[in-house]
Amino acid sequence: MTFETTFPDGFLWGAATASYQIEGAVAEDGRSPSIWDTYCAEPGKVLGGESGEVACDHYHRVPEDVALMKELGLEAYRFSVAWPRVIPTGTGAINQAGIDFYSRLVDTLLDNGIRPFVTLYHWDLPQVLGDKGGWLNRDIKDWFAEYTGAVVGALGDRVKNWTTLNEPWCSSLLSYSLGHHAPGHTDPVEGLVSAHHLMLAHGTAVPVIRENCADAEVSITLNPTQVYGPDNPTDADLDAVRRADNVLNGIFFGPLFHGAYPQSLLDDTAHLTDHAYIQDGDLAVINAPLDNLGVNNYFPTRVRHSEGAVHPLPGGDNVEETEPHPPLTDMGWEISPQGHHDILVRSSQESGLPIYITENGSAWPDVIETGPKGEAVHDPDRTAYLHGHLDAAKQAIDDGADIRGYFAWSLMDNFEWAFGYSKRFGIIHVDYDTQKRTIKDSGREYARIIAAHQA
Ligand code: IFM
Repeated sequence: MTFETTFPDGFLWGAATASYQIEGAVAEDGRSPSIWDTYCAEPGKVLGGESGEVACDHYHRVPEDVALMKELGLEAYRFSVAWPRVIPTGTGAINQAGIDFYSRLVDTLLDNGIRPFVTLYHWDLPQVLGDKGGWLNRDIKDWFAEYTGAVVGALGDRVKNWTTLNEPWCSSLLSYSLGHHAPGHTDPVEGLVSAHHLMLAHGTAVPVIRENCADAEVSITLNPTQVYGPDNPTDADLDAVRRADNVLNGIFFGPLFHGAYPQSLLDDTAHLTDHAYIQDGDLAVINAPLDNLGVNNYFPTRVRHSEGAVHPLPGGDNVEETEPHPPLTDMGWEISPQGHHDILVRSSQESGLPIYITENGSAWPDVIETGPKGEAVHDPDRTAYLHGHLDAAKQAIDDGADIRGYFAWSLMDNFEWAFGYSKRFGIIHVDYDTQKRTIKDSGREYARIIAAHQA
């Protein structure tokens, strides 16, 4: 498999993880439980009853893990901070031990020439705040701003790249309307309300980041998805595409970049809510200027019109999701470099901002093999996915999208939320019994591509 595509000078090559998915040490050094610790303990919520209790034990293995990043030639590492480590009571006293962990991580990265990209919230909300309603409670904008000040105040002298939220679609609609993530609610209106409060918290935190870090590059990471209808769509199919696009993409693109929700989203959900959660002045807060946009994308979405279909997402009346087109990854996700290209171009046009692809990758049922040169994971499917999506990203650049970098998801196999440890996304294999790390063939190929750009 040869890959010759070249990216512009300065294009940044990285890999990403998230706190709850890799750290483990959930009860160490003062960390309090998060909503994910609670959710994992509920029978039937996570495959095999697994949790992030130990995960990749990254909390105790920072030097080893950063050494692997260095071996791969990574130029940047995207990780998230666990709010329950930093402010275990949600608001109030800062836990110095929690700050110290991230401070050591940042120093180790910088010592190795790796640029830290820090995400403030990747879903591990302190349970104490979950008990107060979590993202349904409007006060969370102030709780999040306080937490942001604590983290950026401590690390902003060394970290310049700040992302407020990871994939607010998942921490709102997937969590409060579809019930697949913590806290597992299934209420269409709660999805809308939590999405609004997430964006309000984001907008409230942006100036806090700038106050605490003069040369900050401030961002939010969304997970937009290109929505396709059937071939030769009817007008009704096109309406289904519009509805799906509103609740998957427009619900964030609108407030963040255009200062307004799509009117048709408000109209399509008017029978569910009077939208009183959107208060005067909110949209101006949410529309705070950003320096770049993070895009996480893995697959497109396919829908069609189906008379009478009741979709659990708000505004999804008469919308039916259709089967993904093969080939599929181990997640059952459609492999579509075209979809990746199209949503990158769209995200660029909607935001008018430089873009980092802050996550992209694929899960496969990897097998570790022992050969003459030691252990290895031969994962040609992951490498092919990487090549196809990098080519698509380059095509998006050629088509006008200002894409500044790519972060492979994930640096290492980890806790894949409701799927537990059953899905492996890493370019590094993790043996969960021994915590041994092994760079997969795809990781070696990623390292080769990076080195070719550095030559
Ligand atoms: O593992 C997740 C990550 O936490 C957020 N983006 C998608 C990944 C794969 O599902």
